Amino acid sequence: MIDFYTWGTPNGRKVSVMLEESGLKYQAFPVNITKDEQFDPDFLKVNPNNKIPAIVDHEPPAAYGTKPYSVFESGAILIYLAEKSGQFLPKDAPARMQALQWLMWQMGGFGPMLGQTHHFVRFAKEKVPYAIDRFTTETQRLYKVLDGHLAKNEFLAGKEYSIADMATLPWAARHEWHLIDLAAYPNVKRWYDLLMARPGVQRGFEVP
Ligand SMILES: N[C@@H](CCC(=O)N[C@@H](CS)C(=O)NCC(=O)O)C(=O)O
Repeated sequence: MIDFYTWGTPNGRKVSVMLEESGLKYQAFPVNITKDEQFDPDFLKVNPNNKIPAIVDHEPPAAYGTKPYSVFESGAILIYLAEKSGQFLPKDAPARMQALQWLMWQMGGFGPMLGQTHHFVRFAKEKVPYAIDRFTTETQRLYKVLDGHLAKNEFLAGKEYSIADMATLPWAARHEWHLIDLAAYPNVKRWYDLLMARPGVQRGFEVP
């Protein structure tokens, strides 16, 4: 059994989608980040960086020892779960590396930058034109990169649906928040509609 600490945000949904798609046994524990529950000392033992998602695996693979094993950072959790389940990380070396490259692309850009856009467009009390322009422009650049890649590839890792898609999709699902019209990115739209129709994705989006 895996304890899954989460909240209904894109970074949480990456992992809930993977847990649903892979069929691994888990129990979700909501961490209400609007009430600062991520600073609870018990949660900090699992993730010292005070952010969701995080997991504790009570039956880790033998290489991790016999005690419950915890993992934080959504990208690392996805790799851990892919290796544990033997699913959604291609076995073929170039496709595996392609999946990891696009996972890192999401973790370093298509998430942090989109989050900044959400902050300056929706939440900041002071509207700062420089910041809004900087992050909406970067958001559009990232969508253009994604659209170009998906013009030549069915999924981010090529022919196989992988953890790179699961990491990127929940951020794309917030496209209205970062002022993106998917109609302007037809290859992203094709990929988005295909993935959002998957039952495992739909169940994952319902957690917690
Ligand atoms: N790089 C981290 C980012 C996680 C993250 O930003 N989580 C947000 C919610 S989406 C959070 O817990 N925020 C609470 C806080 O910053 O105190 C990951 O991918 O796991």
